[in-house]
Amino acid sequence: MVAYRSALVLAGYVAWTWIGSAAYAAEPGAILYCQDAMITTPTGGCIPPGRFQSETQEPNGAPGTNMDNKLAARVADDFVVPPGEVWVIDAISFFGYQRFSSYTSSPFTLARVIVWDGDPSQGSPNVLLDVVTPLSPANSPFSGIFRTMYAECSLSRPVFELPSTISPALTLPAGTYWLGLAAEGLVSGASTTPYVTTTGQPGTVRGHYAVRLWEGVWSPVNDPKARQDVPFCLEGTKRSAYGKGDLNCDGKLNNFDIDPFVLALTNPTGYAQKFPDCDRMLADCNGDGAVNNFDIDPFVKLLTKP
Ligand SMILES: [Ca+2]
Ligand SMILES: [Ca+2]
Ligand SMILES: [Ca+2]
Repeated sequence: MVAYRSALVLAGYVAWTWIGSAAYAAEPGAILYCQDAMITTPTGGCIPPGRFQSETQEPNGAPGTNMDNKLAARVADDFVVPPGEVWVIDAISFFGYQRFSSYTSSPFTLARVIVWDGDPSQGSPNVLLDVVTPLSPANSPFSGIFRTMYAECSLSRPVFELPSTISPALTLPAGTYWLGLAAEGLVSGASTTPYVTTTGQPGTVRGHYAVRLWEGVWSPVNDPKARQDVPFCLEGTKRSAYGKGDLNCDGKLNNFDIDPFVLALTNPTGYAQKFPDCDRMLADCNGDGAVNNFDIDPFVKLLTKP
């Protein structure tokens, strides 16, 4: 289920953190990962009331990078599924503009998302997902953000949200992955992604910097003054890679889980310190959403079942 973020952009610039997830905590479709910080200037200047400006930061010289599918261009950026977690991704969103389009109606006609199990600019990682989604003004809303150069007043780069539903969902175990992005729109060859941007930073990079495919050659996404990341969000559900009762997260359920179970029950902080890659909720053996003494009997049953 794709949850549009545009209304949230308009609702709360203040809550917009750089990874963005805090702003979305209340959404029904859980945000697995989000790097969509772009707003540098709340409403003001030449930007219409209630809209926002995403201004390149000095000394940068480019507002974005071409990612047009018709030119076989791609951008790709990394994300990490942490140890002990499994992510089931059912929606992916990214952002784009076609210069001089109207902000009242999206020019985008297609979104393409690719997931690799490694850096596509290094060797040949496996393609785990390659999904093309038709877009229209109805399903690619204006984000509320205008991308501009530093100290430029311009409405020529309205940024749209480009969502894809992933069905069947993509299930990923712990590891580092790369998300490839491309789009098409009414103006052939003009689809561009803005960069993740935070005030005062010439480059805002999380993990590895983004890479781009242009005329068949991969290279870093440079401003060219500083390396850049590109904005995107992943939605879905996450679960533990381990089974109920496997409190030491070794993939087995046995007596070595007894002490960790007791620790999870009696000392959540101590448990988190001793097993940072595990999930204390694995102790919720009766499945009622809480970890407490009512889980002891079900835990013993799990442990002793033939
Ligand atoms: Ca990155
Ligand atoms: Ca175990
Ligand atoms: Ca319980």
